[in-house]
Amino acid sequence: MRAFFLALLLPLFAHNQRPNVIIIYADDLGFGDPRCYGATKLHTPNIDRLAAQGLRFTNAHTSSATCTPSRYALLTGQYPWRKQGTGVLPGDAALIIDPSQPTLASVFKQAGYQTAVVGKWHLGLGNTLEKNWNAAISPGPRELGFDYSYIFPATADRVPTVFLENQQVIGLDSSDPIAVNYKNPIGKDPTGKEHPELLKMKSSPGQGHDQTIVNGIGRIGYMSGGYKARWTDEEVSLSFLAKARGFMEENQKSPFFLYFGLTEPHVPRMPATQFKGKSGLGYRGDAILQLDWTLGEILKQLNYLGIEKNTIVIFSSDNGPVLDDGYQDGAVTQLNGHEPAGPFRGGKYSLFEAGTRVPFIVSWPGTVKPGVSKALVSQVDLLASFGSFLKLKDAVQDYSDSENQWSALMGKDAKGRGYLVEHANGLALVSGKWKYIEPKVGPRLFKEVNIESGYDTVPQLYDLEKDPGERVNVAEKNLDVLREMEELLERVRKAG
Ligand code: NG6
Ligand code: CA
Repeated sequence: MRAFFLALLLPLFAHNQRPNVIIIYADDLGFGDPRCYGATKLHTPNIDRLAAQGLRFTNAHTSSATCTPSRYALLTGQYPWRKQGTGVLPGDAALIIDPSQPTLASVFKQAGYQTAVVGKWHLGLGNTLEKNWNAAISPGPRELGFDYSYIFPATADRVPTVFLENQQVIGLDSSDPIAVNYKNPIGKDPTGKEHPELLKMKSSPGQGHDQTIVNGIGRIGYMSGGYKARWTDEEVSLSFLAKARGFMEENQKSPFFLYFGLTEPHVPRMPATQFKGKSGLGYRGDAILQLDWTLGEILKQLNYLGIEKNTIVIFSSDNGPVLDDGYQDGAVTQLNGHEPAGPFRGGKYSLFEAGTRVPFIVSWPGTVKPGVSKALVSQVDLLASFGSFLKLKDAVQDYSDSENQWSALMGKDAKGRGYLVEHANGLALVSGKWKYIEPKVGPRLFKEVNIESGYDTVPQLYDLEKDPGERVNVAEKNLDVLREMEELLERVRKAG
């Protein structure tokens, strides 16, 4: 009798054992921004708590030094530079992921998970550039495997400044339709260019962000109508948090996968009132405090629902840090000695390490032993790693860029990848202690954002062990290594 009941219960038990997975993906958070990664001027107690209960990686990478390509790689397990059109997208772009290819979401869905994306999307929507924002738009998250979506289309500085729930703009009044145009001015709203006196936060000279003004902030792109649907910047993050918490609560009994794309500390930084002025480092610092608090609320929700032991939380960022990315918001003037890139050179947009080396924490209380890992891992590996963990090998077999790094993610392999490609228009290759940056013509300094590009017309080779700041090019002294690195990069490039 007893055995009979046990047999009945076992499958249930096995089912419940499959962990929930939450990926919390910050936008432009640098390696040196969290306190557990060395910051001294900012307090990030919740990121630090996650790191203390989990595994903190010091050599983890996003695929690229900007948003769209990194998100493409995270979801598809493929390097974005293999495919045209995966650069930073305008707000009206078409979906750039082919719904027939596997994604992280479709992998989890195939394994019986409930799946959701909440937050920043920036991978395009629909099949065409010009689309009707007043009706449901597809393909989008659903066609890629997300059962539920609550997103904004691109970035907070790009129109349309609206949320879409399950691929439909919310709060829309049918008598006031939305139109979006990235080429020509439309509608009656003032633009930042013609009416800078109406701005509550000035745009930086030479960096655009001077088209349609919404909420006193100049945006990239023109937008008309949809007044009731437009978001209030201070509320964006809180709305995302509410939706993320709601999804967790509704799906607490079934395994779920939540991809939570935070918008902090990307521009325009306009944190909720409770965080304004709190960091002393301007709105960028305040936005990071808001991000940290949001992460804390997600962790609290896990505890409240009693599912913290059965949930893997991965926290990371889509690219390196930037200070002035289009608005005069105090990020530069109130930096106060804070070092967003930590010990690394460059930042967002850069081929130097700070472009793609980002905070990366894996927490699974009771299963992943707390600690620090130096393993080389990439976000591109999550697809194959989870595919293998969920025993869905066939879903990912054709995607060689995505490596099964499950052991490294679980803290059982201290080495991780053999090599990894970094991408910021050009390509760089990391293998062991060596970093090779292929020659590239272009400015050495992106002046507007004050970030070194990493471009040089001669090949660069750095010994990251001795010289993590990439100061001394040792290519000429190590011609054999240089040749091996060039050849390996060529092989990876051709392998796609
Ligand atoms: C750049 C924008 C920058 C930011 C970035 C995208 C200008 C001059 N700069 O083109 O403000 O929006 O795109 O950032 O337009 S990302 O994190 O989404 O890649
Ligand atoms: Ca970004």
